[in-house]
Amino acid sequence: MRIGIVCYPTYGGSGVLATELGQALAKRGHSVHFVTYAQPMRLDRFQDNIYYHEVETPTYPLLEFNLYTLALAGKIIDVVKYEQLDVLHVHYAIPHAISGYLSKEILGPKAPKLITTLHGTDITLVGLEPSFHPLVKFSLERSDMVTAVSGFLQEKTRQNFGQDLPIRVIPNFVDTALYQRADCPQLARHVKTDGEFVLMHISNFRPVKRVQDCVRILAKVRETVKAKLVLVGDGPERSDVERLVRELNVQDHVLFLGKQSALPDILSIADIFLLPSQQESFGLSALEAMSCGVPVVATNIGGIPEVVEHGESGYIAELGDVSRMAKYCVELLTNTKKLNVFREKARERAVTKFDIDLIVPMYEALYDEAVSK
Ligand code: GMT
Repeated sequence: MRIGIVCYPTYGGSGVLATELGQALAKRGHSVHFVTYAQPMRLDRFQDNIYYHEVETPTYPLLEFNLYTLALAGKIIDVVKYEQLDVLHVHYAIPHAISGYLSKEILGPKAPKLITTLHGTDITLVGLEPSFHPLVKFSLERSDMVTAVSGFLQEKTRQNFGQDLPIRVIPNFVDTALYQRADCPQLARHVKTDGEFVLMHISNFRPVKRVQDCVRILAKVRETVKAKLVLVGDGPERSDVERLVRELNVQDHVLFLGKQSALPDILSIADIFLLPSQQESFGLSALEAMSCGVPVVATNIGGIPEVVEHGESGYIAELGDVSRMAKYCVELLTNTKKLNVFREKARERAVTKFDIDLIVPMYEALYDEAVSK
């Protein structure tokens, strides 16, 4: 099949998932065409069957605001004409589903089937902006198929955009062969300078991630066990987090690694993954951690309980309850037997429920169904 993929190319779950889906589809023999404004972050090496089409947004003194939505629609039309796409799969509704719809209308009968995958804040936050809401609703109604990454997001979309919308749930996935615990003695020596336990958090440091709670959890955990917090990623909250680290006097126990690409290695030195988010439609970073055998301590928010089973592969607490999250960490770190059982369960859940080879065929079946409609 000839598949177009539109996504954000940046450091974020929807772009990561879209890129890995494209790479997996290419391996399975499909031609995959990425259409976006920059090379997707994880599309970092040559792979057969993968093509990248960059969207350039024209500028002109009168055009004070960037017209990416229109430029993207124009580029999609171009790619469809020359590459004869069967399906166009857009990830994150804003503005991708709208550009997809526009291109579909202009292309007429030659248009590929439009599949929209909803990832989170396109529905729960940005899509609720009064000026965007009617556009998102319309583009969902006009997509040939709509998927959501969790049951939570399916329900939220129906509540906010129409109870009758036919939305399928196709959960996010992880390549469990790639994301597995590896021996990284050098990295471990560099990080665990005092043989301490490692709490880890990976995100784009946006306010919804509540990275500050990770620092507060570390400070509480350190009242009982020796632990270090490793923070991976970067974003708008970074300076504020650094300030809090100094305020709580834990600067010797927090390591900022910035944006990293070798995540399986880095996750391999973690004992617990922290995800204290305020919003999370799925929590792909938690799943990647689980695949590396790292139990997760997270909030009871959005789609997280569909990924992390409380008391099995991790623990779930109420939003902002840092004392409880710290207590859960201490419970695991002071009981090696329990920690090992949780590690095994975390890995097992990733392998049996969310492995790439279980989920990618669901998208293939969806494309087949859309094309034969
Ligand atoms: O919706 C967002 O905030 C952006 C998006 C991203 O690109 O990072 O994150 C969402 O999509 C991920 C992949 O499906 C999910 O794992 C994240 O839970 C989700 N983020 C939120 O819902 C806040």
